[in-house]
Amino acid sequence: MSQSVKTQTLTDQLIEKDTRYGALNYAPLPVVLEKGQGVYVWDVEGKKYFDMLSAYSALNQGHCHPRIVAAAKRQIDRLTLTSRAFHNDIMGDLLEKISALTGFEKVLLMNSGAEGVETAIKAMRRWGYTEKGIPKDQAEIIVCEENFHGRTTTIVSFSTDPLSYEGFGPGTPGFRIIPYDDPDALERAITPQTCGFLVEPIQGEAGVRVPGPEYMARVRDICTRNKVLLCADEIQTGLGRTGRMLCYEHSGIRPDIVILGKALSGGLYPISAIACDDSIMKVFEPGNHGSTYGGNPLASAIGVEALSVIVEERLAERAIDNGLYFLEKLRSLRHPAIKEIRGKGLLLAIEFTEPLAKVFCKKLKEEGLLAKDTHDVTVRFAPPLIITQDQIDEAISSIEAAISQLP
Ligand code: IF1
Repeated sequence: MSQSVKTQTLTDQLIEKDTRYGALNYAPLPVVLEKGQGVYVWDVEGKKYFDMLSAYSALNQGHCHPRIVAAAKRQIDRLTLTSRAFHNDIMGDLLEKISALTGFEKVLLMNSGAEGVETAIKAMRRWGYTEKGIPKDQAEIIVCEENFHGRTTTIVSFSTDPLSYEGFGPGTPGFRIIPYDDPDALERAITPQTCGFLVEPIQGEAGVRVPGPEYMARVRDICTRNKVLLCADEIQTGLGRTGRMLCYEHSGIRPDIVILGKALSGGLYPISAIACDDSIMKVFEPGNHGSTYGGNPLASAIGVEALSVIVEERLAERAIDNGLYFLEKLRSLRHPAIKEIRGKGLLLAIEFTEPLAKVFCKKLKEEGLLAKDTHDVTVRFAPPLIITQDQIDEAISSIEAAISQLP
């Protein structure tokens, strides 16, 4: 036994421990990370990589952003958790900041993205009963095919990906699924019981699916005419990623509810939120919703600084310029199996004509760049928004090298 341990690398040993004691609900690339700074991460063997996933856009500000880390350290020595049974002296700052940034009157803080989505679902349903007069327990929410909104039992009950829902039933009733990027389907699916439409402005997990330029404006109009709440899940697309603070700003619309998560913490801590006007938020009354950790002082301090960094370092603007630069460079790559290169801001993807995504990610890893495949044919490139053009050039060299090794 000791002999086999001796021949193992540190990486192998650590992966073996994860595999032995952990649930096997992921199949990660065989790399074990121990340090991160800005756009880079280092593995336990000392190898440096570009992070082109940014923890699915939770790291828009980059790894271990010094300002956000300092804010967390300051707060951790003062006060970390009060519960919402009492006020704390900093939650209000985060509420005020999110309200100013989104233009909505009210904010409700939770932790994970899925909890944010659940909160929005509860808000839409209760609004449907109290404001629209939908009969008890009849409220319907419309969602899109190939959506990704999280992993709770309710959320996976309206997933169209068998991997997400299979074996986890019975599902929660009250959801209707329509094709994405199809406003007419929305119009047809609405009934007098419809309280809301939950949609991603760009579908991330579906492989960075960017809808037509009129889509969000059309759905806004349809929802308004039918007294249906439009709820934008900006957990992945929000906070600068696509070149605007919120992705829906590209369409010049305002939804009724926006859900934020991921980069709201700059990758330090799970923080999520919904924002909407008081005409909707008033459905929450003392005792009917909550969370032990939601709005805690540590999260609030981190969230305030994470948002300040996005604004003051102009990360949304940088995502436009650097996104276009990156997109152009990606489009200059040549390989017969490249089908399409698409995206918005710094949420980019290469789609292949064949299932090459996994092997491509393995080659990228060897070339010092970490990226993630979706659906066998697509690889996402979503670096921290602080990436520079020199770093993009450097990344493109690795991507070029990996592409040239594809069959
Ligand atoms: C996993 C995908 C990304 C999200 C949107 C809500 C949530 C997410 C639009 C839930 C979370 C994650 C979670 C992660 C994989 C990942 C993902 F590939 F599955 F689709 F980002 F692209 N709405 N996205 O993207 O937020 O509860 O996780 O904080 O393996 O579940 P959460």
